[in-house]
Amino acid sequence: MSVTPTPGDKFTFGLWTVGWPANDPFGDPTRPALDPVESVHRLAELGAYGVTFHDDDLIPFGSGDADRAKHIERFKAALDETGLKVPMATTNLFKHPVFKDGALTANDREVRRYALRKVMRNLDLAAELGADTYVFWGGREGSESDAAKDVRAALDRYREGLDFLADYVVERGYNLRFALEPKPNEPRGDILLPTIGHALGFISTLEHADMVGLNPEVGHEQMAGLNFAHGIAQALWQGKLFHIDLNGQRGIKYDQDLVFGHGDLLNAFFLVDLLETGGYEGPRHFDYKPARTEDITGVWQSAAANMRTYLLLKERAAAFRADAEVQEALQVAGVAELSTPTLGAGETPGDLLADRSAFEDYDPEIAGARGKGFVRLNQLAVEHLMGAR
Ligand code: GLT
Ligand code: MN
Ligand code: MN
Repeated sequence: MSVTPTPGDKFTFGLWTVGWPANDPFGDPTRPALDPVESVHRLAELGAYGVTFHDDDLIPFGSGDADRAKHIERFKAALDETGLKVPMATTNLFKHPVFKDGALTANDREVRRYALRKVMRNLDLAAELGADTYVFWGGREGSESDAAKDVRAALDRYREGLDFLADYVVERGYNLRFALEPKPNEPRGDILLPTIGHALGFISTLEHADMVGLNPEVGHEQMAGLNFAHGIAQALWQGKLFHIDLNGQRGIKYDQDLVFGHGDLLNAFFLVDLLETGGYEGPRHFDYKPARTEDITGVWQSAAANMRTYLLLKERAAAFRADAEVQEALQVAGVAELSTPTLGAGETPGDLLADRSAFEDYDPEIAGARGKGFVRLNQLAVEHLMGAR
């Protein structure tokens, strides 16, 4: 197995990731802005498959039509030269002050109508560039004050907006699906659809629920103290893992957007194991921020680090699965038995009541005293991760 990235690995990066000039709420940028055309060339050289973008990453906010066309033209030329794809695009509905109280769920109706138009314009461009996924990260959809936001009305407006935009995609015949990206907080004090679970519940109420899934981000679930690999497993189980944002996060704190694996490495190991064996075929998209301490050399080193870490984890996870001792430990732990249905085919409540072995003759004390061997299994995973086996 090679740990040198190639387009076949389907690694993608947001223009806003490597292009982040490293300004934060406390300090000025530490790096110059990057030309998207340069990012395309550098990412292609590093072995990436594609790039993703917000409308404003490519076309500065407020550009006139002629400038807009020029920016798109240059970008397209770079894509043609490098062969890089654009599998996903999204809208910046959070940077301009107009969106300070949200976009699709702003209290101000005019802001909501403006947001819809901004999304529609970029949906046209996304379709033109061949994207098949359109992300909605509602960073400003939320509040700092419970008095200031009627959450039920906000969810009505969120649904109205997404239903309308899905209708637009269908009417235009675009090959696009929507992927909602949950986040618990930051920049709003509390963001609507804060976790994978909230978003899945919301999606089931949409008119075009079939064309709406998720774009979960490692750090966002971990900011809420949740197990990311579990969340991804449920998203896969519900057929809703449309896209994924890979990065690193160390516990419940501000959104760190570290390099993939530079946070909870063991959870990243199980995540890669799941993605590689669980039927996910979409891009492996890195949504990280090159640390503010890095210069431009560090930016490209960190971009390469995301891909290399993913491939190393993929290699370790495959070795873990192939190890005979792991297979035996999995057997002892009864992991495969969970795939056996609890009831026999066609078994009725009456049948179960008649089965004395299930209750009257069953000894819960014996079962309760039996060790499971889960810790041994976990240690084997840790040792594979460390390269000790
Ligand atoms: C923003 C956010 C990310 C989202 C991006 C998509 S923008 O950088 O922090 O998590 O994925 O809008
Ligand atoms: Mn993030
Ligand atoms: Mn993200």
